[in-house]
Amino acid sequence: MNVKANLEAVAQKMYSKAIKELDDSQLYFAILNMTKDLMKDKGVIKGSKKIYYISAEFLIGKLLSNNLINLGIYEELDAALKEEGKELSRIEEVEPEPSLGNGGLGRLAACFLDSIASLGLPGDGIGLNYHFGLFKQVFQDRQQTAQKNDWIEAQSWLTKTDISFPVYFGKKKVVSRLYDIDVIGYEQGMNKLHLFDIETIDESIVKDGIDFDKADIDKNLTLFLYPDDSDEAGQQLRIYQQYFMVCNGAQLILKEMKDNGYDLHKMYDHAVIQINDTHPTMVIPELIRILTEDEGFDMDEAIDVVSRTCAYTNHTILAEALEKWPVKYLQKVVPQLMPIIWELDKRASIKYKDPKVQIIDDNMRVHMAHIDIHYGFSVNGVAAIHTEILKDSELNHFYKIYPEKFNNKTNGITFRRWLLSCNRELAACITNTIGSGYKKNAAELEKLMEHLDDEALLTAVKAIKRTKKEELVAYLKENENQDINPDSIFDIQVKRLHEYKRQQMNALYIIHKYLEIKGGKKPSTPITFIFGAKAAPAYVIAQDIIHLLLCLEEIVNNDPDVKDYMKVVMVENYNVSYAEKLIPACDISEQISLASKEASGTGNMKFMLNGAVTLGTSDGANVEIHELVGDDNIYIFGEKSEQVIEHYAKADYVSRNFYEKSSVIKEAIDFITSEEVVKVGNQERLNRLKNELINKDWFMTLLDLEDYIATKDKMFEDYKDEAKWKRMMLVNIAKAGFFSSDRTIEEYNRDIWKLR
Ligand code: 26V
Repeated sequence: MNVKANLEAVAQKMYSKAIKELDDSQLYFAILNMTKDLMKDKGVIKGSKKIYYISAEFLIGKLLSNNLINLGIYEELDAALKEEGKELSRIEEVEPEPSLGNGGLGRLAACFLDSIASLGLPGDGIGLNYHFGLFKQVFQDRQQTAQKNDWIEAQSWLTKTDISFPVYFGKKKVVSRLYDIDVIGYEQGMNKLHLFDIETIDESIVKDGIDFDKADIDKNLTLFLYPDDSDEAGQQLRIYQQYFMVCNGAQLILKEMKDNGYDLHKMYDHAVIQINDTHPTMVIPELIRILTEDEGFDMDEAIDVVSRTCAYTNHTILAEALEKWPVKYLQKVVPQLMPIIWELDKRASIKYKDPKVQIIDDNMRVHMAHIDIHYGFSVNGVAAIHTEILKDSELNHFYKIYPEKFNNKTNGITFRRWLLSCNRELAACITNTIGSGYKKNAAELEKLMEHLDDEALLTAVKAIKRTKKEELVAYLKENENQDINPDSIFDIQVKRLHEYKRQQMNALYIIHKYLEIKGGKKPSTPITFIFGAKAAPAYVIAQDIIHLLLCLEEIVNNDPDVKDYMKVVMVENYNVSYAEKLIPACDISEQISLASKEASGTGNMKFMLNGAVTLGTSDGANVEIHELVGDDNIYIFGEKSEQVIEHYAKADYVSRNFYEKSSVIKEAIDFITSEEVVKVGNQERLNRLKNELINKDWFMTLLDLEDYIATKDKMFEDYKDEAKWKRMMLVNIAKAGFFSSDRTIEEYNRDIWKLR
């Protein structure tokens, strides 16, 4: 049956109406049901060994468009709906976005699921079915407030299964329920994302904003993603969540082993568990506990089998993000795991005396990453420079013990979502030029390098950028009530708000530019500075930075001397769906973290693939982008990671010296608490931020500020050279092939998983 006839039949069955008579919402649910059935027909991907990607976050985003593309029916459905006067892109807007992740780590997990299935590898995700996901950001008085963010509807991509497990927190028993989301590969079969929920969940306990009773585990366990962990109850809830996830995951994996008739003593021949950061680390002691208590293993063998099954990915070197749970908390929440953890600690400390590699430290804290490294067979970083830093400094004491475990897997992104779906025009243009082979083999994008002198192509790529900018302008008008000039340069920084990512440096540039224009120095091409960022509710300085950006938006956009030359837009509730609209419209991609601090970044790859030019530091995957596109097609500035690491080691960075030495820096910083800003802002926040920058500046904003200003000015200047800019755009697209998550997953499989 063709797609149109199929949808007509579903529409009749659900609503007793024809497609023509349905509204967008009804059509969405009809297409959802049809698509779920078509995916089922593709069948599950099979094999004798399977990868289980276990992660506290899967930032999957909306699924409709992607599933249609992967099924190969997007175009046909789009055309069929047009015949009935319906618009698929509008229908897609009806779908709520599941925000089951904070940022890069969760989005990476979602890209990986797409690539695992698209490569035809058997592999499932294991995670939690958060009812509200990450909070919804709402601005009030130019400050961030948080509201709950629901996404689960009576009909959704979730399918309730009949799988349910008991989970014990000491003597307290709860019962889980598994929900599945099917993951369809590109022209391939299907894997699953397994999301565990608790049967007794109660959404009604959420009060104002995102407040709820953190102690009521039966009702709250899977309500929120990473609830605020700034207090004791919050941290313990996180441990409850993590154990709930791994206990269910372990039971599911062992059940699948048994259902397939596999020998648990050879589990590693049939399963690999990839531990996504330390959040799922307790899966190691939990599996050892089950194998020894229920399956008759002795301790030596249980440890051996589990160690040969589990592999660990590190996603950050930030000390405050490396989990170290107090023994006291673990003892309270999961007393049954503590004897195992003590045993693992004892064995490690007998073998290795170095205090830096102990699992339980002198302050009675359990270093979760240390469990993974001692008792997993692989440790990987997520970009070349990040893995080198792990080996040379952060985890050097482990690297000396286990050099063979360490390997790099540079991150990637799925081109199905970040090109084929979000920029159909560009995908069509590329297909016209080099054929469609790149859709399965991204390296073929390199063929575009043979077309660098093709004027028609260069003009077409620039015209597509212009179309995407116009679409974004219309969307920003509707959603943010901002009037943006599509002929301006779109300079975009979208990512979580964190001091190390240095949105504050971008803000200081904006102040600098504003003062220049006020002084009569007007840019020849107008510039639009766009931000999107959520800050953790308890992260005060990050909230202050958001406040500053919103104040600048107010001042700049309403100043008659300035508003025709520059605008500032901080979009509300930046999420995956917003990214899909912003990234195709971007000219300048801001990747300005302090060198050594951004493990990889993946937004940088999405922007490049869509023809934006990177303004970045030598950090994370920027380094590899730089190597690929060469000096002429990227703008790199700032201190290198070696120097930054040395500044930390010597503790010799003094931000006040930079403030006092440079009039440009001083002017920009003083403006934060100037009359103009204080008039529209909150004095306490502004004072605190200014003081922080002058007296602390832990992430060395002022160290790189002057170089940043000079490099960015050069970039705006170069934008006027249209021939040069168009060529840079095309080189960036051509060289983006390396960053396909298909390549990343092939490497994981080749070096770690060895599925076939
Ligand atoms: C977590 C936390 C938790 C509380 C305190 C502050 C803080 C700061 C950072 C984090 C990040 C945790 C791990 C993470 O999300 N890493 C990101 O992983 C991406 C995928 O590998 C990578 O592209 C990003 O560079 C990396 O930051």
